[in-house]
Amino acid sequence: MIKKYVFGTPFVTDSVVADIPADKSALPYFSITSSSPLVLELELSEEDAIYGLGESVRGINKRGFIYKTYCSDDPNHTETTASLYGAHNFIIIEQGERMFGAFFDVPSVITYDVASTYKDKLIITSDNTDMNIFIIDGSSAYDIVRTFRKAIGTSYIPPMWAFGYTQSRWSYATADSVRNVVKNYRGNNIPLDAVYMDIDYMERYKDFTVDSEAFGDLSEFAKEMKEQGIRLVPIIDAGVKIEEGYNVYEEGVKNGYFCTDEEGKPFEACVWPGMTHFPDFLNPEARLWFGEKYKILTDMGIEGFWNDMNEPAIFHTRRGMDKAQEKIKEYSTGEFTIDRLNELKDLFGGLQNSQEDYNSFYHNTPQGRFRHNDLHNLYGYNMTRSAAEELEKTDPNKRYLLFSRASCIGMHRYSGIWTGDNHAWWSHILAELKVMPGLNMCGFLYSGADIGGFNFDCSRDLLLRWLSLGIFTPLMRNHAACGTRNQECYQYENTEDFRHIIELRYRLIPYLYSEYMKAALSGDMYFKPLAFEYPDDKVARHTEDQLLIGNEIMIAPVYTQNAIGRYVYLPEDMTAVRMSCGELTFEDMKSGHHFVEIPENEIVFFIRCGKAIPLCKSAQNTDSLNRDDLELIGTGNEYELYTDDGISKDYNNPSNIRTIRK
Ligand code: MIG
Repeated sequence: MIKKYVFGTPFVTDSVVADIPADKSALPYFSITSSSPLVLELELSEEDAIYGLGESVRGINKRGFIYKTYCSDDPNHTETTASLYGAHNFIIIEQGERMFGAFFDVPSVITYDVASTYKDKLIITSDNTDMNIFIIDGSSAYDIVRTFRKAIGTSYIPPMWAFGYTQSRWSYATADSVRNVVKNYRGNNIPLDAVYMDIDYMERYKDFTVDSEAFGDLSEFAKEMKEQGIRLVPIIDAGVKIEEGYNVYEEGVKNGYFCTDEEGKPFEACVWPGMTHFPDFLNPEARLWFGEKYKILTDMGIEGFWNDMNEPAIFHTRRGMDKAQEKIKEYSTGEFTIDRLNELKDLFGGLQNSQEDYNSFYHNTPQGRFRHNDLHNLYGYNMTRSAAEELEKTDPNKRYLLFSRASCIGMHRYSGIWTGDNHAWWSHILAELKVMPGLNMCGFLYSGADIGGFNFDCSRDLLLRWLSLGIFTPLMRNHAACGTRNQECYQYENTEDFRHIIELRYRLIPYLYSEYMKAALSGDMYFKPLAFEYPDDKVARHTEDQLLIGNEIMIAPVYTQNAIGRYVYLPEDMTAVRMSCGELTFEDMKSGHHFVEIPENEIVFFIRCGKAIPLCKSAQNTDSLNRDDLELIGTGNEYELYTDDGISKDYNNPSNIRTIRK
């Protein structure tokens, strides 16, 4: 049961697709303690839990911090980072015996004080008082999620090749450097499905151009790669370079497709290409126009994209820079004290993604002209929607890989997300594990973190351990920042250790893909917290470093350095599956606490009692997997397999589901 309560005149975000009439009765559960700003409060007791909030830091149970939902380009993902790239305003509240969900449909920032200031209170604050609030009742967390997901529409479904292992780096700047990556993966027999092209493939960072000196004819190169079973996935940035003669810039200016400043002139901000304009993705015509540009690349044989810098990220604007330079001039005489140094540091640091800038440009929408900050969280969502709507037109029956950095609920129908610029830190393996269920609650199923960590150098043991979580995430991508050490698997000794782990991923694809498709088509979760599956088991409820993947398996990856294994809690009897040197062995284990030894080149995961999962043989890429040659493992006798051609959109064909038996 889902009900909608309307406050003021909300902006139509298209986050919810179901037609839900406004309920005229008072908002249930919450007390409204202020109407401007809008402040909602809820009493909690110690055992009550709050779940959700999608891409955010800290635990699966969100208690104990003040979160903000404001799409932010912040590469410091620490315990005290209030907002990350996505703004996902859905929570599930477990309050004593009752459980309900709440979705705050508003495109600007909201603050959630989740039992942080007061241990017994959830306080939600929004300066924007025009908002739809949806309240969802249900018998369980899963039930609430299903009802919510039905209202927001089916999650994005990628092509099956997007479940393969993929390699990225900022940047493989020439065709030869990509060839070299492929040669090394193939040469070491490590499966690989795609290589990403980061910003340097473009001509001076101009969207929809290709540096032909470095890549030659991209159509030819894409074809060459495809022959080796590799797809190329280029990045697209939000900002359009200001450059005379550049068609995207010229068309955008001519047609008024860019965001405007106070005076109505195209707004200027500096990002990778230098000074840019931001396409006004909230203007449907501009969205259509920008989307059509993706065809330039699909016509060259490109089948996937990643959209970046679409919070939108801003390095600086002329306004900010002028102000900072004034200060430097002022301080060029007199004593240069530490206070002055700190002031300048803050001033220059604050040029990036500044609130003053976000408040100084405008969108021209069918609902009127709006200040950017009032619609901020819709920007990346609508950039990605523009791409997805075009791809749908380009080939209506073909799936494309598409994922974005910034997001908002609603975008989950169009693409996946990756979790942005993490670090080569052990704690970021655990952070990834904990963020995934919340993303699923909010509709984002196709996701994954940069394996090995984006910032800083990745050590061999970190990469191995990170892969042992990564083999279960739908998006499995190794990515690293410029300036960091080379992080491809073959850069480390004993490459066979990496090969064995990635081969296990490919063996699991029939299972992972089935579970993904079932979750997408029925509004279920792919990553499930133990608390949702075993709500009456107190220990399970509080175990946040293990997850269920689909309906059959549980994972408990190692996320600390120099560990020989870890403690694992089994809420029920399970079969431990151990991959060692490419061989699988099985051990039936009783429910309860165990210390499980897991050397860094081995993988252990668990199959639940009475259940079975299919495995195929590994192959060099997903297209060459033999998905008919399946072996069932586990104590169960059958498994419901979802299988299709992995590329067309005939998802609901009943012949896609079949029961396979031992
Ligand atoms: O300011 O394109 O999160 O994955 O490699 C950095 C370069 C811009 C940020 C993305 C990252 C990508 C990088 N981009």
